[in-house]
Amino acid sequence: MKEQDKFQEKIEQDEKIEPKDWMPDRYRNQLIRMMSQHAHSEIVGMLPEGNWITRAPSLRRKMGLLAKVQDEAGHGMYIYSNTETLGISRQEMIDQLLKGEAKYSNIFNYPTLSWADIGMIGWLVDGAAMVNQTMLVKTSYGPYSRAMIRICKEENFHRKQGHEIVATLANGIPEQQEMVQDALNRWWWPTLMMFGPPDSNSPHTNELMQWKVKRKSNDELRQDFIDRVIPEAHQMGLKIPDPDLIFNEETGHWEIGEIDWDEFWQVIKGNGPMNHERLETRRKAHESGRWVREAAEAYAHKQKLQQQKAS
Ligand code: BYC
Repeated sequence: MKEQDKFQEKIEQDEKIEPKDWMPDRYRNQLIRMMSQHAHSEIVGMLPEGNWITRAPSLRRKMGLLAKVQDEAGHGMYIYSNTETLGISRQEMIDQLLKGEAKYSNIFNYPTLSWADIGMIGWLVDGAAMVNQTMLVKTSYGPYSRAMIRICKEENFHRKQGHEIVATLANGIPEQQEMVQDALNRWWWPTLMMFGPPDSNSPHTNELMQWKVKRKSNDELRQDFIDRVIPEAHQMGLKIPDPDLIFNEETGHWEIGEIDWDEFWQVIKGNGPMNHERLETRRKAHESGRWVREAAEAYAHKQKLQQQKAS
C-alpha cells in the first residue's frame, strides 16, 4: 500500500498520525502553521493579564492570576515542543514571532483597562478557547491531541476563576456593575472573532476538516460558544452589546448581528490597538533572557564534557 493511501486510511479510521509516520508535506505545514500560532497565542496571551498581577484587588486574586499566567506559559512551551515534532525548531518559531511574520490570536491585541477585563479574559476568552480546544482534543495529529487534553483541564479552571470575578463584580456596587458591563462591551465582539473568519471566507477550513485536524468549522464553534455563553451572561445580569441579538425559538439558537470583519483583518495584519506594544514587550523579554539561555547552554556543554571524560 502506498504511503499516501496508508495515511488516508488512518485518517478515515480515526487513528492518530504520529511524528514518525509518513504524512503529506501540506498536512505537516498546515499543522506547523496552526500549532505555532497557537503556541504564540499562549505566550503573547500572558501579557494583557500579566499587566494586572501587581494591581490585583486581593492576595487571593493575585495568587489566582499568577497561577493562571504561569499556566499559559506552560501551555506555550508544551505546544512549542509538540510543534517541534513536525521538524521545525522552537528558535525558528520564536524568530518568526519576533520578526512579526507569525500570527497569534487577534484577542491579545486589545488593552486590559480595568480589573473587570481580567474576569472577562478568564470567563469569555478562555471560555471561547475551550470550545475550540475541546474540539482539538479529537484532532488527527497525536501529540497535539494529547496536549489539548491537559490544556483543556487547566483552561476550564481558568474559565471558572474568570466567571467568579465577573459574577462578583456583576453583584457588586453600581460602579462595579458599570465596570464589568463596560468590559463585556469591549471584549464581546473580539472574542467572537477568535473563532476565525466566516466559513465562506476561511481558506484553510475545508482542507483541515478533510484531514480531521479541525472537527468543526469556525462558524459551528462560534455558534456553540454563543449558545452557551449568552444564558450565562443573562444569569449574571449582563447585557450582550448587540442590538440585533435574538433567540430563534424554532432552531433553539441565538442569532447575533453582523461581526465587523474589517476590524478582524486589520488586527491580524498588525494594526490592532496593542500589536506594536505586544511584540516590543516580547522582543525585550527575549533579549533580556539571552544570558539565561547562554548560561543553560554552557552548563549543558560542561556536563557533556564531564560525562565524556568519565566514560
Ligand atoms: N487570530 O482559514 P482560517 C488562549 C487567521 S490562546 C489571528 O479560518 P484556520 C489563551 C488564520 O491563521 C488560544 N489570526 O484559518 C492564552 C489564517 O491566516 P494564515 C489560541 C486568525 O487555521 C492566554 C487566516 O486568518 N487558540 O486560549 O482554519 C490567555 C484565515 O483563517 C484568527 C488557537 O490558536 C484569530 N483568531 O482557523 C488566555 C487554536 N483566526 O495562517 C487564553 C488553534 C484566523 O493563512 N487554532 N486567523 O496567515 C485554530 O483552531 C485555527 O487555526 C483557527 C483559525 C480557528 C484560529
